[in-house]
Amino acid sequence: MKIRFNRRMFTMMLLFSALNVAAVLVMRTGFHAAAHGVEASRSALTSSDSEGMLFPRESESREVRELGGMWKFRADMSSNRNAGFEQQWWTKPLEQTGPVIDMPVPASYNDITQDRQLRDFVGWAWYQRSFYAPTSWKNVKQRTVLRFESAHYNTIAWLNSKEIVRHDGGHLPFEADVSSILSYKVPNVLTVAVNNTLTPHTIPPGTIQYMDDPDRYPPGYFVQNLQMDFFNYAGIQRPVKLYTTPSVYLDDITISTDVQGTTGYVNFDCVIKGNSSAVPVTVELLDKTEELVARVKSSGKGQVKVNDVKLWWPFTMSSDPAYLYTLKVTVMGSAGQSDVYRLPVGIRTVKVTSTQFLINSKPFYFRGFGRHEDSDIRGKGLDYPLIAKDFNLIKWVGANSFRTSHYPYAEEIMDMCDQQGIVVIDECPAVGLKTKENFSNKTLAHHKDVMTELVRRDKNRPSVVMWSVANEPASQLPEAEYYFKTVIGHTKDVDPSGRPVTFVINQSFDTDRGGQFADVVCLNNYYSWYHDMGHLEVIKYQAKYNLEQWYLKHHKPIIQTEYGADAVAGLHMDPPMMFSEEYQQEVMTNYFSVFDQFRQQYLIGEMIWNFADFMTAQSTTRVAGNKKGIFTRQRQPKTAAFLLRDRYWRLANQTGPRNTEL
Ligand code: BDP
Repeated sequence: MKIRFNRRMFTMMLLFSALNVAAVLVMRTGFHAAAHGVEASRSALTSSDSEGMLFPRESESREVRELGGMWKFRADMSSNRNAGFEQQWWTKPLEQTGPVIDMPVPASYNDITQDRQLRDFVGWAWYQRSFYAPTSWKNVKQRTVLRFESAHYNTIAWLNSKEIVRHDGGHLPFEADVSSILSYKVPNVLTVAVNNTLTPHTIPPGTIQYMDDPDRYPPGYFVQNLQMDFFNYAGIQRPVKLYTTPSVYLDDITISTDVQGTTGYVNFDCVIKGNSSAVPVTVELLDKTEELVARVKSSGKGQVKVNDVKLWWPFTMSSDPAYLYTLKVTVMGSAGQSDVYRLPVGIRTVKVTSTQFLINSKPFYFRGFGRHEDSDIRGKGLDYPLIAKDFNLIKWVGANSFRTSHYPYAEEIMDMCDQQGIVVIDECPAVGLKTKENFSNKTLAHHKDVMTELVRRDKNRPSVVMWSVANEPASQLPEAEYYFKTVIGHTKDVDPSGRPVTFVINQSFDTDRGGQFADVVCLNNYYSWYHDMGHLEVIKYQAKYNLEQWYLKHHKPIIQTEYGADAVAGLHMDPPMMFSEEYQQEVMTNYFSVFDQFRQQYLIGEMIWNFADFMTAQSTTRVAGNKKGIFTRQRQPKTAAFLLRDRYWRLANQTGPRNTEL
């Protein structure tokens, strides 16, 4: 996607960087973060880096309770977007502050009403609900944690009028120990403020542009400019959960796996909290039928050996793909109270050579998609029927992989990948780093934090085989060289299992400065779409030349991470014209012929853009959103879906046993 910056926008971006706007929409009234103390206690309250943030899973020692449903909601439409802080909305029932509406959680708030202002709202949106805590939780030997699976973009939460957590960035979880704040026998009131403003230093970045001309715009008029091609859906988009653990508990576990012959190894490293002295830990590995495979007692670090190991294989590479063991960790607390956590574990290896991507020492060819978390009404809100449908469609097409373009997906989706053998390139939200300012030290520091959070969340997942630190940055800029060296190096440092790291490039092979640091070269291009429009005949030449040049430059395997064309479902034109279903198919067929030339060489995968149509900001190039899906936004197949299905299953049958009757 091309974004053009004019001088005024640039001035605004500078203004924004001068003020500390990470958490707040800055207005010309002089209002900024410090004005209501948002910045004041940041380090004390930000969800701690040292916490493990294990996905809440029920066990005999842990309860999980979701706070989903209808919450009270109010967008702060005041001109400086600051009324909520000035009037301290977290100290009273939200309905006493002004008009409220019912808002489902989880969901994006944008498409829930008929209100255009709310759909396009920029600033603080306020949520509130109450809940009772069971008195059984009032126990000194246990803790209760409140967890947000994600809220977009900046969040501050108060429980019973006391600030408990704040977090920068959407798409990743954050949490707070609320044991000492919970009330019993009376309702607990949870208030959450979420701000979707994107600035040059947020990830993804954006800018706020003021329209000064009083003859053409109302006073104080501003717009949020995006540097990405998807709608900036906002709100509490993933579940909010309360969960309990004993006071001595497993805070984190890091595993890595290895295979030698028919023996598998699971290395584990546990972090135990709540006790000053060492606590015994029992680690048991159970197979799919709950049979004990191995038991190890340790102080938290060790290895489990698995004879006749059943490997975790991607979908279609084995007749029993996605084999998961369970690593049952029991932490012996005081007074006989133990904490039990069960981690699904897939044993597999990943290796990259100069021409191949090996999973369990076998060449893996990515047959996949770029995707979005996106659907009608709920926007980016987590939705189980949609997740189930999408995985059925992914397998129906015969795909074996996707990239979490352009941000981390919900853990419920990642669980499905682990369970179904769908391989993931796990991407962080750094989409659209386009300007020098986007490569500043401030952004770099935040970007490193985001990668730390992403790796911490997904490090144990067998489906995740590679990290992507960015999508289509301006990697031709001199600043990009140090920037990508640093972010990629940092990602390798924080992932002890040594997964490959990449970023997705749309710059030319002769100008890009970042590809040298990537383990795999990931390329996006849109031949006969954004240029040479309508000229399908050039694809074969341009795609071939591009692949050859990139390989010559780096001698690394290449994935075509994006290619495609918009098609309005039901629009037919023969001979094909842009936006017709026939044109989309022709683009694909032409790319396929090039992929087939390089598949046996160094091309290790193809991922069409996109799995399904998705919403974007409004523009003359978008017909109510991006239409490059092979499925519509409602998940109905375009003709292209059948074409892709035919190809992906043909490729699947060349590389491994077909394991599903379809
Ligand atoms: C690429 C971007 C993707 C866009 C796509 C497009 O990575 O986010 O949606 O182009 O323009 O540049 O369709």
